[in-house]
Amino acid sequence: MLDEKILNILRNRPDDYVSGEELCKLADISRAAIWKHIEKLRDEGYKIEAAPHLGYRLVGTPDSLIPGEIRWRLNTKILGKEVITYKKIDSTNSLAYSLAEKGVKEGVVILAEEQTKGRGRLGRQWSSPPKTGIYLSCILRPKIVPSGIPKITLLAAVAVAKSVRELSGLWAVIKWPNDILINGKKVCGILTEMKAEQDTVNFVILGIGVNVNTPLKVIPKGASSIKEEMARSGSLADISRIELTRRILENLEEYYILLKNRGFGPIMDIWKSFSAMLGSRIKVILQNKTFEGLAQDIDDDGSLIVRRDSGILEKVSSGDIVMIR
Ligand code: BT5
Repeated sequence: MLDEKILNILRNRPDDYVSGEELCKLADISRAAIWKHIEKLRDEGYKIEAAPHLGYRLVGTPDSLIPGEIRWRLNTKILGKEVITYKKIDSTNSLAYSLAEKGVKEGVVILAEEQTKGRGRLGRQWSSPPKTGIYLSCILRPKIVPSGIPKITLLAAVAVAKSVRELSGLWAVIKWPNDILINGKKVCGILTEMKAEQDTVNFVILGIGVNVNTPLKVIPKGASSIKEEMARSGSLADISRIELTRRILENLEEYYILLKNRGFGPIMDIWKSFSAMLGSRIKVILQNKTFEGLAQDIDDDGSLIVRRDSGILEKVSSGDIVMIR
């Protein structure tokens, strides 16, 4: 807490040195204690200049997933008010699930620098190499029926695609139901899990994995990262995972509140404008069958409506899609 207090004082004066004396007064601690905290912050990767007679100045922040860094200037009321981060964990979704079962409140966010058992849908794996991606899970307690869960996935897809566009300037699009693609390659996946009893949802765990500065060699073939796709368009900059996490949480919250207040209609309209596949020919792969058709629309509950060649409309509530060019 004291570290965060000192940081906030320095953050508020980005162009200025804050003298040791002033820092002591504002943080209400001794000179010796200030030095100890400054050293600790430096160990965490903060670059703090100490100039004789002038004081301290914050000149660089680390791109580590430090809770205080994410919460700093996070413009949300529910999501991320509490952020828990791990260097390494099996799966943020698994941990969030067990916390939610113990009654942890809505809006708590779990993040990890690396996952050893990152999960996709249907028992698939999610490659989660260290320090380059975002692996995030959010505990939500929406007042919806279990069949409304796909709406949460679509809402999250819109929030992530929008955030990626805002930060990278790249044309991120959504592939139903849970992929974000850039230049046709998957850079993000979403895993929505829930605990429900009959008609009530107890909680939802919204898991989001984004390849941010991830090199191609550590993710599956055909996938990509935001940084790799930016490099293809001539920009060699890294994307700040902290900033992207913040944007994702802010956009998620905006759409989550929109869903609560105005239902799914407005989100569906935005989803359609972000969709990579409506109107395209696709192959649908379900657990027991495969068929081709035209991706015609999204139903009110978030299902995909496919027009088969025979003219029959199929409603697909979960499955995999391959786009046919
Ligand atoms: C997903 O599943 O796309 C959902 C991924 C959700 C990951 C997040 S990370 C935080 C949270 N904690 C977790 O444990 N999970 C969530 P699905 O649609 O089933 O896609 C999985 C498939 O994507 C795999 O079978 C691979 O083909 C591919 N894949 C695996 N890792 C990838 C990566 N890093 N980038 C792109 N594609 C990947």
